[in-house]
Amino acid sequence: MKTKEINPVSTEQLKAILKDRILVLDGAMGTMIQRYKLEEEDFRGERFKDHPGQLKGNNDLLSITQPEIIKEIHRQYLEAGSDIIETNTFNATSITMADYQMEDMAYEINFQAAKIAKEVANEFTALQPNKPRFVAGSMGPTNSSASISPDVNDPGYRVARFDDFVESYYTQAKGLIDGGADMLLVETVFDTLNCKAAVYAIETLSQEMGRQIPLMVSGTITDASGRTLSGQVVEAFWISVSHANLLSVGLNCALGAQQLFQYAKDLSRIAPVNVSAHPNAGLPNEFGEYDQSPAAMANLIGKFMENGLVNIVGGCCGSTPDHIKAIAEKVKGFSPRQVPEVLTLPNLSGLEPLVITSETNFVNVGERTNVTGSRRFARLIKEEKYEDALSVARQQVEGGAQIIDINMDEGMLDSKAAMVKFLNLLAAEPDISRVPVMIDSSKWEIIEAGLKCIQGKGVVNSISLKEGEEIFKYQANEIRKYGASVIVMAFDEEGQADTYERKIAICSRAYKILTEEVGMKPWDIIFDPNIFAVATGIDDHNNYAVDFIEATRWIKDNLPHALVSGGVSNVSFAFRGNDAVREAIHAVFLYHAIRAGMDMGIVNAGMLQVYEDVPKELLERVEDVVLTAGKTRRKDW
Ligand code: THG
Repeated sequence: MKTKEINPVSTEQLKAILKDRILVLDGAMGTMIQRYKLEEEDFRGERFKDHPGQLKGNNDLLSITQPEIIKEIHRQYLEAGSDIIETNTFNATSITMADYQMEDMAYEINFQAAKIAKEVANEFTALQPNKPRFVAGSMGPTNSSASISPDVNDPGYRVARFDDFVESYYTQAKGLIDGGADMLLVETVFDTLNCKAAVYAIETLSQEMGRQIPLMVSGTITDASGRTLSGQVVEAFWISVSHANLLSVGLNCALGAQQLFQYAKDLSRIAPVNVSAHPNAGLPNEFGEYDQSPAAMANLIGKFMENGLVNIVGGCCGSTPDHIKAIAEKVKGFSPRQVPEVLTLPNLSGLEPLVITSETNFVNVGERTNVTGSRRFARLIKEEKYEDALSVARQQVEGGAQIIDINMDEGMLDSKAAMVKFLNLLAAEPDISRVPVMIDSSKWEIIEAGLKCIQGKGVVNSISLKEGEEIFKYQANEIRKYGASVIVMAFDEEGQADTYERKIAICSRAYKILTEEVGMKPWDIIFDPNIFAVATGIDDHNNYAVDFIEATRWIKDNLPHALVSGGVSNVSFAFRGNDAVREAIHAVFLYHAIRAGMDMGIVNAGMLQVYEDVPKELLERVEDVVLTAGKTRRKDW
């Protein structure tokens, strides 16, 4: 007999169920395993009797050596009413399994864990077809942090880097999906960069399989600071993972339901996807045990439901089948949270969010952390005075920069190493890394290395059609997977656009490719129609500012949701050495460009002059220069 092909459940199908009712996750696995009082030989079984080192405590290995016990635990949660059970794989990445010299077992452990969970879930679905049971492949945070150094004396050091996490998570995800998991749950995210690596790996796997794997992400708020361990507030965390086509985003662990409530509320307000919460059974007592009763926990979670905050609920540390049973009973009285509309607003993040709305003024991007744009910064990097180089970034932020542009493109430098080192050091400076990062390089290799270092949602500066559509699309798709916005320069196979017509033609071509073929959100696209120096003595250059401003107006009118940015200090290059005039030119240029719709600009933050404050005589002269003395083809603003 031919085995029946079962189509895997899709994100859309799961979303449809979640519109109808709140789904219940299971509870803790560890505490349940403890009840069996297993000894070293139970963990080892026959197969691993000669494995070096201790194996007691390697709970995830039990899916292979004691599958009946794991199945029995799954059954208890399903009997309690769980709609979704989690595989016993929280620690089953090669990175964490290295603790037991079992990194090579990762795929098999995940495969077996998913297989047995799916078997038990199927038993229950068969008994009660109107309550289908699902398996979520549990993917924990690993024992390492991609953005925090374990050594206070060496804040740029990392035990494992982005690529290590991607590789490890890819193997885990593949094992889980091959074994039959319906969805993946990247949980207890204490460092968003780890999570972004997991998302990247899962997206790669999805693309290889030709279907979107349903994905849940759940962060963890460490304490009353309301931040993750790596320092992000809830909204910044959401923005950093929002590029993944998520089934749900949520919070779990670290706190009890009572302490988690406020943060679930924050997430619920902003996230246009389903929201999950699986808190601990209260806070641990003095013996490190969780003693919140099932009824108490269910009542607290009832408050989440009463306030319409959640679509998926369950338990983390300390929760048992009795807790889940009480929660599943509670769920019956409530309808699910209504998922809000997707906001079409540009958003970025560092440790804190940066959302660009109609109320946001022009966004300042600090230009000084650029080895070609600042002699001082270049010298500090070349002399490896990274402490002082960081203070340049700090000054930009203190001077009002809402994003910092970082550029290490210099022939005499190992630019890639400098980018990685600077970004890793920056991650340890919360007063700087609260703002998003703009990774500025003309080399893709450096951009990609930079993307692997930032936990927030940054901006790539830049890509273009310079080398044709294939490379452009490849790079754009990668940027989407890394979860960044992108600056697209008005540059194509023919060269850099220097007229109004060429600028708008290239930007509209790029927009079409990015939105229709790459699937990039239009509010993640930032066009740079090239700011060139005016008044250089060459007549052809005189209209450059006007052409930029007019191209900006056209882009804002014709390419919905896309933003416009530019390197403002370029415009005044002809006046190098005369900072008073340069600043006046910038003030005038920005005054008109912002009125035409320019959203952000790379500027010397802290030095910006206000248009109204430019002395009258200087203003008139500068206005003549910038607006081409009224001789321009379009001066109708
Ligand atoms: N578009 C995009 N990215 C860019 C640019 C752009 N990145 C680089 C550049 N242009 C924007 N950044 C700067 C930074 C500094 C200066 C100009 C642009 C500058 N610096 C002083 C100078 O050269 O006179 C340096 C003085 C000093 O050494 O302190 O003007 O257009 N997407």
